[in-house]
Amino acid sequence: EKYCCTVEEAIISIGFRPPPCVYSQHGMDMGIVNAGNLPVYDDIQKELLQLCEDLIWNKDPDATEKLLHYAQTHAQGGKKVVQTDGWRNESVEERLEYALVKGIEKYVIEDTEEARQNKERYPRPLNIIEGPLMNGMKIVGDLFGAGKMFLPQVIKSARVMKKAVGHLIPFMEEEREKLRALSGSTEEDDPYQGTIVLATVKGDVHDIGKNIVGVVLGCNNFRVIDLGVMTPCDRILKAALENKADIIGLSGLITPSLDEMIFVAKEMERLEIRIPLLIGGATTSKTHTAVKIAPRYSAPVIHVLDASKSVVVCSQLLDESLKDDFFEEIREEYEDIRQDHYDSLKERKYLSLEQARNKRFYYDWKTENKPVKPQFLGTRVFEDYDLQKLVDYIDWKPFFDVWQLRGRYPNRGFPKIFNDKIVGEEAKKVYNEAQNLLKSLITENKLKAKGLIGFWPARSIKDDIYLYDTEEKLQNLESIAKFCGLRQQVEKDSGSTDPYYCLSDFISPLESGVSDYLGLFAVACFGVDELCKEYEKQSDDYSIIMVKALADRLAEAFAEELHERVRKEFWAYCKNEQLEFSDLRKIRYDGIRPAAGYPCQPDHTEKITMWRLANIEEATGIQLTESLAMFPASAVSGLYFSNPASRYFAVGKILKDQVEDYALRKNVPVAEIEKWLGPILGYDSE
Ligand code: B12
Repeated sequence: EKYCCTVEEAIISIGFRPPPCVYSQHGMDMGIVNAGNLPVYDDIQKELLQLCEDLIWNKDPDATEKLLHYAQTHAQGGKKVVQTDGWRNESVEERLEYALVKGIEKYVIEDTEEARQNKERYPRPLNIIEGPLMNGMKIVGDLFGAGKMFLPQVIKSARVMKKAVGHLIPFMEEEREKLRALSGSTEEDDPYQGTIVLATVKGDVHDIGKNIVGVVLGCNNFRVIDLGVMTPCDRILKAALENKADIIGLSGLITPSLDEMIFVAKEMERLEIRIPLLIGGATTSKTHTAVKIAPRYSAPVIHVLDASKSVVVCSQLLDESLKDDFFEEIREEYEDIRQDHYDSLKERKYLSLEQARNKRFYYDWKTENKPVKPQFLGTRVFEDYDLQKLVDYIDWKPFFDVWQLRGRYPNRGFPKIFNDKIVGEEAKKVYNEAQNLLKSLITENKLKAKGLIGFWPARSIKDDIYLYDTEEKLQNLESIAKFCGLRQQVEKDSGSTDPYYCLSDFISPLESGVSDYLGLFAVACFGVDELCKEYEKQSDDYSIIMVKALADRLAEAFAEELHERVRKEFWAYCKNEQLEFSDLRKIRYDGIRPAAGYPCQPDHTEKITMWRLANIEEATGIQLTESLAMFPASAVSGLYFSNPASRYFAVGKILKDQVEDYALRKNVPVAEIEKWLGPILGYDSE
């Protein structure tokens, strides 16, 4: 009988949103629900709840009539629903909880103050944090963990929490001073589940992911000490010791950060710091953590895939009854991963570098169309690029990835995500907010886009591309720069006729006598850090993440738009190209713009050559950090190839013969190349 759908239920299913909640609360085995619209049970308007329950439990013979009457008198008829502040009549505890769950900032200071005034119930400001505020955040944490709240909502809730705590801090300090004067005691109150020190490692500038993790952990009652970006190891360890941290969490976006993470692990071992180390960020992986980091440190080292997993991991690590078993399980799992990794290294077959070169990609330079000469040689700087021009070029899909909003097939992409039953509504909301912010950022000139492009005569010699100032200098072989390429070496399937690619294959070989050219670009969005400092003062993580996510989108849109202009106008090798925005995303144009760090050239040090050649730092202000991340963070750079046959590929793993050859060509020690190319080495370099 708990598996039926009567006429009445069918009616309420159509007419009202709350009933599915009522079904589930009363233990029905099955119900048809719109998961994207599940309200919190306690939020259902009391009268409606009563009517629904009477109907479902057949408590009142007039239940159907009453509910129909309710429907008629409460019909919204598609008109705008007037938001009422009815919740304001509840107790202060309920109001605080409501504000936290709904992310409403408007009254939070006055409600927190009202609670603080109630000395009988809350003798100390800390009691308000431990009581209603943490209760509210616990609900938020639980709903997020259960997939019933989305990341943007959680971050808005955290903003409310921070505002409330921010109001209480001066009173807590005052109290602490008084206590100190009275007893000399400096004992700190600690209402938290645990303390975690978070940092983006030295040389890396990205922090959206880390910030999200910080907020989510904060919502789950962890004290988060966020050291920001480009944090050297000694600062991380010092902060961990000073704050008696229970866990350290490291974040990194680009591969050189992986090495820095290994260094931190080694230092923790050397200094006998025995707290767990968490590893996260786009460039990290479970395999790298298991193979390269975990063996360096005898306490737990755990790779965490995303923010929601971080809560589960941290809670288990701090639970006295679980932590040993949890660590043991991780230890066993990582041992298996290491084993698999070393087995796969042995099993994988490679071509020698010479064999791979013999199977390179050949372009018929004699019969195919000759490469087009760019409209100018040398560089051109774009000082203050019109941001409005970039808006249409924004790819919104990664924006929703940041907010962890993923539509399900067939609603994965943008704008189809808005149709998704589960995330559609929230996606629309966050998108609308992004549009408003974007508009104001552009009209108020808060962000600035700067960039540079450049073109030079170029020829390939084996796996390298040489650049020349002029064609005359080329005749004398007086090159001004050399870009070194890496070639695929992993053996392809036996039946495959695919070549073993290297980027240099797409540029005419010196001996061909065919004139060819190479371009480069570097673009960035400036002003983000200044804006975020303002938001930080207001403890507004939501706006911080939003601005950074938008600036990243603009930087990428800038690269896209400029590439189109390069093809049509500056290099003009595709003057008549007519493509839709969706075609741009599918790379339906001729030529490529690979970036140093991407799979077809995983070596970040190639950026040093780019920066020197085009004087990028002086011309644009885009700097390189010691790990060769670009600063500001919202930046993209790369090379331009015009060859219609050029394509993206992944170099994959390479062998020592190539590393030695590459080191010679770059004139740096093999060990240094092995350091930069660590993640793609097909052998154990230690
Ligand atoms: C969007 C993006 C960009 C954006 C913005 C990046 C940003 N602000 O984070 C832009 C366009 C600016 C960009 C630029 C570049 N990028 Co990029 N980018 C990406 C992309 C597609 C998504 C990254 C992202 O933002 N994800 C969303 C955020 C929220 O996730 P997240 O950072 O991973 O964080 C989550 C988890 O990792 C975890 N987490 C993160 N930190 C921590 C910490 C702890 C303690 C824990 C527990 C968990 C945790 O929780 C977070 C939330 O769930 C990735 C590919 C990919 N799919 O990952 C490449 C990628 C990261 N980029 C890459 C590269 C190379 C670059 C460039 C160097 C390219 C270039 N030469 O121009 C530049 C570098 C920019 C710079 N300033 O130096 C490489 C990095 C690997 C490498 N080879 O170095 C990647 C992996 C692409 C690839 N396959 O090669 N990039």
